[in-house]
Amino acid sequence: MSSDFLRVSTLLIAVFFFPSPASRGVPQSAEAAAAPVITKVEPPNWWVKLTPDLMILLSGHGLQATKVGCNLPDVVVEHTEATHGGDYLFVWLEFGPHLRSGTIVCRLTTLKGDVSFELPISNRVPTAQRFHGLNSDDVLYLIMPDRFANGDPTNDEPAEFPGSHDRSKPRSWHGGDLRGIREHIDYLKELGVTSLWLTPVVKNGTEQDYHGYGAVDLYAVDPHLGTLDNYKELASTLRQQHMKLFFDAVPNHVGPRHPWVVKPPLPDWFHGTRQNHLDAFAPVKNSFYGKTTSAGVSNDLFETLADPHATPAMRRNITDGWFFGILPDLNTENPVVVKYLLQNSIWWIESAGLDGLRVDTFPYVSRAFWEKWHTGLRRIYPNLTTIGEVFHPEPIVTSFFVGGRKEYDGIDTGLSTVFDFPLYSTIRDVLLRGAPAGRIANILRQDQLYLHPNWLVPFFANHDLPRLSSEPGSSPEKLLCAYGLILTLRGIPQLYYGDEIAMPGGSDPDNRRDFPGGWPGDPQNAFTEEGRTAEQQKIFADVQNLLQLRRRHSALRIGKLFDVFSDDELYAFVRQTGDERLLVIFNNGAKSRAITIPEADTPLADSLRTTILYGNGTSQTTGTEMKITAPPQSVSIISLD
Ligand SMILES: [Ca+2]
Ligand SMILES: [Ca+2]
Repeated sequence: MSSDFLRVSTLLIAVFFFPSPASRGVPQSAEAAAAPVITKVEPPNWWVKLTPDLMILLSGHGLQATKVGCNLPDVVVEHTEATHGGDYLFVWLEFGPHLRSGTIVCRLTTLKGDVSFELPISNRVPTAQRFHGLNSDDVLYLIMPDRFANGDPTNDEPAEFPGSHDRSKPRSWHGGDLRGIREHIDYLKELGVTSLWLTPVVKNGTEQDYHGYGAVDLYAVDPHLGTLDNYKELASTLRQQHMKLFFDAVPNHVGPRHPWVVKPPLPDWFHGTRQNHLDAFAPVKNSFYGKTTSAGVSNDLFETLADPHATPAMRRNITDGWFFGILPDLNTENPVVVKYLLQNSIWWIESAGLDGLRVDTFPYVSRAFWEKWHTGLRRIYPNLTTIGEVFHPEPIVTSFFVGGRKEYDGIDTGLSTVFDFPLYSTIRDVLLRGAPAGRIANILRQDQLYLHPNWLVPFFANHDLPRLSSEPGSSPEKLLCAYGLILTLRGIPQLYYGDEIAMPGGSDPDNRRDFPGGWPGDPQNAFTEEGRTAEQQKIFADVQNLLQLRRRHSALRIGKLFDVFSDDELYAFVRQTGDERLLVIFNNGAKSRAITIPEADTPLADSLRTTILYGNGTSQTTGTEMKITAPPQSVSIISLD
């Protein structure tokens, strides 16, 4: 760190008792112009017995403290560091064993006067019903809060963001919010999902940051979406309904308008500066690995991160560059940044009792950071589930980022699992682009690369991909095939809001249209059966049916998966537990198929009776062979007894 920081001597163990905390953030010196001022305290509050220490980042000015002390004997100021000419002060606190709930009041003494700040400390809410993580019984449902339902029209255009709200513009804020989601939990339960992943709810900075990925304050809910209390209410209502909540964590970057960008808390707070930085586009071309550029693949070349023979130069842009060349890339190699980001994640998890985190742009952050971050999280939340976004079509690349074991670099990222991007791209290739159905078996055979393939998160859509319904060559039948596959193959599936009513939409932002009925006065209300068109209701009812079958039949959740048939058009597999065998048949062809599978040495053997649970396929055993028929473009589920 640079030498112009004022480093205050360590272990300033001063104990103060202040008569009133009312002067928080207000300079107490007569020399008001030069007196210290605190404008922000991060984190704004904490909990008893959660961590042994805490790093506070104060923002303001004139914060070159000569002394910092707090009013409780169990709070020790370990050391402090003023930066950026006194615009920031880091205060490292250590907590003693007898710390109780209450408000810590700390006073800064500077040459220009004194100022104090408060840090409320609460007891933790009992943890039994919190921080469970996902398991195979769960189905995750992705919502972009601005686009789902408007529960509070008064927050549509907060005073500090004039002109930000316009439903006619696809990149403006539309008014959806946290209360809107809470008011539609019944709909989600009726559909049959168990867990919600919301795109980031943190405060964003521009008129077009409705998506949440341009943070300007990592300790606040965006006012368009509501308040922190609204977020906690949503979490608590979900918990009462035995549902779970996932936070979208983005340790890689903040928004271009974050105050840090012009005034970083440390000179190396970011990788580079606004004026001088790398961009995140990989300098290596597909041809480096002998690949031709395939249509529809837009990811960066994460191969270099997983390649033991790659040079640092081949990786640097991905981990240290600014995403899209514009999103300020946090210096996740700096231990102070690591501490800030870890505490920030703990704060959200603890505030709302979260079950997990979806982790954005996972490969763009160094693996060493992930190891430290996960180690810190798991110390408190051993069962928390983290799901990484590794946008890549090859399991040899995606599996490299999953934790649970050290890779060739000696690092265990600690990540619970990843979204199954290889399966996503395969399902779309098969359904829409004429790829052989056998490609599905080809992806699944590579499950050997994962320690826990049953924790993978299969999906066919999210907020970054064109709606499947609007892709060339799509149809309602193909949409149902996609649902049929991801709800019966191994893993914990993730659905995208609105696909259950076949919502249309092309590329971003068209794939983020408002859910019909989420706004007062909408001409249609697809949250109710009466409000749905016949076509929407057909899809909804089938998805609901699939989700009910999944809940009722443990084989669909935890059964061992056996491939029993695969060719260009047809893929059939069995999910088997000690109690049941379910045969799933997927026909991608335009015509009905009839095939015969020898039963010997397969889980089809010795079944006396077959029962159709879903779809219109049939199967009949001769004693030695299973005769199967499958209608065109369909998924069928058949129980073998
Ligand atoms: Ca609203
Ligand atoms: Ca990065």
